Amino acid sequence: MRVDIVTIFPTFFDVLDISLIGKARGSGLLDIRAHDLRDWTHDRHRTVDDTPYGGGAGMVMKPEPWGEALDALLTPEAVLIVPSPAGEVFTQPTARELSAEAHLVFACGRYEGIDQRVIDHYAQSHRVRLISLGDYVLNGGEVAAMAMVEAVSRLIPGVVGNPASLVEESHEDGLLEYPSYTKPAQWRGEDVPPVLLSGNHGAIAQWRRDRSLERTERVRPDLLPEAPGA
Ligand code: 6GU
Repeated sequence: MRVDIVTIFPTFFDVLDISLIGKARGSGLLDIRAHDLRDWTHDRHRTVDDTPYGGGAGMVMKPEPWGEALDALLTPEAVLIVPSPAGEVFTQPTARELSAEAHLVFACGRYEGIDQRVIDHYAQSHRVRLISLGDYVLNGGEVAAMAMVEAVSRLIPGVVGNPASLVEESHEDGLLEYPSYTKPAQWRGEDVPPVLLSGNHGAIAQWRRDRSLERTERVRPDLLPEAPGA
């Protein structure tokens, strides 16, 4: 998969050199590049923002640098992702959909966002998705893009070493994950639940399913099918 990220803080994405994502980049499974939006400005101050039409606080990102950057980077098959608190909420199904794509381009806005005409313009030629991480406010799209790149990359075959570890995680079956334990069997007076030492695989699977359901009911009842609005 090819991933291009346009941002005024390209060094933010240097951390993608490490861990599983770094390895996947080294092996050619992932081609991730961060680009400086200011490389597509032409004035001495490399200006990317201006005051909003209609007034109000904050600054809006100017359309011209975005137009030049996206013209240079978007391929016909690319999906343009605009991290935005005004977007659809990112979930595991979103990550799975995006993991099947050949090319993702992230447009990371700062300030009060990007001039709406940029989004409208590329929606005429490309698949464009405004995506939010959740109901809280970040300073810009960079942290959100990083989270999405990680969630998507790990679903690409070969990025995570053991594919079985992907299926037993929180959200993959729509529920929160059951609690996990390792050695020692007793620690600071606390025992590992005995069923996990029983060798009875049916009983272990049932126990895990019960803990997943119980945890989801307690912490995230909205995820259950009988939830209001679900
Ligand atoms: Cl994608 N961007 C910003 N600026 N804030 C957010 C967000 C995105 N998702 C949640 N909060």
